[in-house]
Amino acid sequence: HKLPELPYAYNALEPYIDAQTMELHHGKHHAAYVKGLNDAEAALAMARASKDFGAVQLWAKRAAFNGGGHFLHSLFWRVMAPAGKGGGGEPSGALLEHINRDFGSFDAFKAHFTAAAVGVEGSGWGLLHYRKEDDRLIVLQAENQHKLSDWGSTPVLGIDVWEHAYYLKYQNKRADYVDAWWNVVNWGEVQKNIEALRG
Ligand code: MN3
Repeated sequence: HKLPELPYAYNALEPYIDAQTMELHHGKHHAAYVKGLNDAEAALAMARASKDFGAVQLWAKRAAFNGGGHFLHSLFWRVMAPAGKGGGGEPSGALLEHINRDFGSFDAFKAHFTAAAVGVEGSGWGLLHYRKEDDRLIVLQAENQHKLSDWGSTPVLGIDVWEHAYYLKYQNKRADYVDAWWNVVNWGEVQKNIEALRG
């Protein structure tokens, strides 16, 4: 696994997300999850080779935590874009219709998603998932990178609400960060994620 490049500069999401936070978040935090996932998979390969599965629970846990972190951060960078240059505003077309059908209105969806993101207990994520089985969009939370996961659906939009995602600029005011984040959501990318899952 490799750290993906950001699709924009570290300062591109200013003033909503500051460059220093982006640089640390991508270059240190996400990079650590990539390393953690590679280390866990290497350890599991060694366990298979040596037939010593004494630490399988430890490495499975680390693979889930770091794998969740790698997956969600890779999504997070892509579903953001500079405000006014692909980021912000409201969804349109098929995505707006889908949101209206499943949540009643964009405002109702936004209120639900905001409450989920702000209300995550401790470190985690606010997430919008697409569930192919019944073609529905659903709002979920994840604790850490992987707990509370739903197995039948896939994240198509997510906001990281770990303190490392906002503390330098917003300190303890997570709700202010979530409010600001809506200005950089890349709705076109969210629609593409749904289309890819629909096949
Ligand atoms: Mn993070």
